[in-house]
Amino acid sequence: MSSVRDAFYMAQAISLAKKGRYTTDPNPRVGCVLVRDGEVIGQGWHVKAGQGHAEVEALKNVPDAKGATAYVTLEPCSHQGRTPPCCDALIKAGVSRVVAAMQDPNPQVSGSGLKKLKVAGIEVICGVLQEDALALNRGFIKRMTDSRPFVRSKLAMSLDGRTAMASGESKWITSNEARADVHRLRAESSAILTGINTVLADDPALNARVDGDVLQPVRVVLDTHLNMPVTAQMAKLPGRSLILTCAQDEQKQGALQQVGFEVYQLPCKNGRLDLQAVMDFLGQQQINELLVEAGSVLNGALLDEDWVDEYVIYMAPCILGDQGRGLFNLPGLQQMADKKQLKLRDVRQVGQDLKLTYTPL
Ligand code: AOF
Ligand code: ZN
Repeated sequence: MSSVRDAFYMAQAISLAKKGRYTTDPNPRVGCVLVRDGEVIGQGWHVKAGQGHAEVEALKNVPDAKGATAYVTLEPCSHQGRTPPCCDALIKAGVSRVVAAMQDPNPQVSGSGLKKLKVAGIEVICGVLQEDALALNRGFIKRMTDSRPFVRSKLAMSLDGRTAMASGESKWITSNEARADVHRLRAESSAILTGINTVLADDPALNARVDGDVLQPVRVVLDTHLNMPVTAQMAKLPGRSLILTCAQDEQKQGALQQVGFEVYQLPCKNGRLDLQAVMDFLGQQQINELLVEAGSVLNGALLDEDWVDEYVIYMAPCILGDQGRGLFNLPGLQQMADKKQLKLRDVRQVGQDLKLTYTPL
C-alpha cells in the first residue's frame, strides 16, 4: 500500500531527477532514493546517457542496502542497454520494496522491470506521484509511444499580439529575464526547429546560453529549396546543425557540409517539407523535446496540422501597432467557427513580461 511517506520520498527522488534536466538526452531524467528505517541511506540520479542509471548511482557507496525501500521516478530497467539492468542491481543489493512513479514507456522495458522485481520476491508499487513523473519526461514518453518528439513552440509578442515590426525587426520585444528563461528552455530541449527565413533574417545562434553543464540542443532548419548561406554562424558553433530540404543539389549540399552542416533530403508536400516526414525523422534522431523558434509561416503550418503539444508565449508590455507582424500565418482561417482554440495551463510573471503556457484542446 502506498502512503504519505511514499509520496514524501518520491518527491525527493523527483527533485533529484530534475538535476539531470539539461544532460540526460536521449535518456529520461530519473532519480532514486534508498530509505531504511526512516533514514535516507542513498540517493542518485541519471546524469548522462552511457553513465550509471539513477538506481545504480543511489546504490553506490551504500555498503548494505538489505531491506531498504528504493523510490524511483521510473520503473527500473530490465534490459541490457548502454548499461546493465537496474533490476538486477536492486535484487542483488537485497532491497525489499520498490516504489516507482510510473512504468517505463520504453518497449524494451514497459512492465517487465516491475515483473522481474516481483518474481524476485520484492514488494512493488507503481504510480506514486505519477503526474509529476510524467511531466519530467514528456519528450522521452512521446518518442517512446509515438516515435516523434514532444513539440513546444516558444513565441514572443507585444500586448497587441505582434511578434515583429512590418520590416521584420523584432529585437527585442521581451525583457532580459524572459530571454534568459528562453535559454533555459533551449537547454532543456533536445533540438530547436526553425525555418530558413528566420535564418536569412536573423542569422541566429540557436544555442543555450546558460551556466553549468548542458548538452547543447541540435539545431534543425527547414530549408525546402536549400537557400542556407554557407556563412551562417550556427554551423560554426559546438553541436549539430541539421538542414532538412526537399532540394537535390549536390554541389550546394557539399558546400554546406564542408562548413559543418548535416544535410538531409526529405519528402515534399504541396511544395513544402512534409511535416509528418520531419517529425518521423526527428524521432529517428532520438529527439525527445523539440523547441520551435520560428516565424509565422512555420508556426502557422505546425498549428494547422496540429503538431504542437505546448505553446510558451511571452507577452511584453509594449504595443507594436497594427502594421506589425502576427504570430501565425493561417490563410485558410476565415470564420470564427474555424478559430484555433487553446487551453491555458499556466501564467507567471518573468521580469515585466507574462509567461503563458497553453496546450491544444
Ligand atoms: C532506469 N534508471 O536512471 C534510467 C532508465 O542505454 P541505457 O543503458 O542508458 O538505457 C536507456 C534506457 O533505460 C532508457 O531508454 C529507459 O528505458 C531506461 N532509463 N532506467 O531504470 C534510469 N535513465
Ligand atoms: Zn536502469
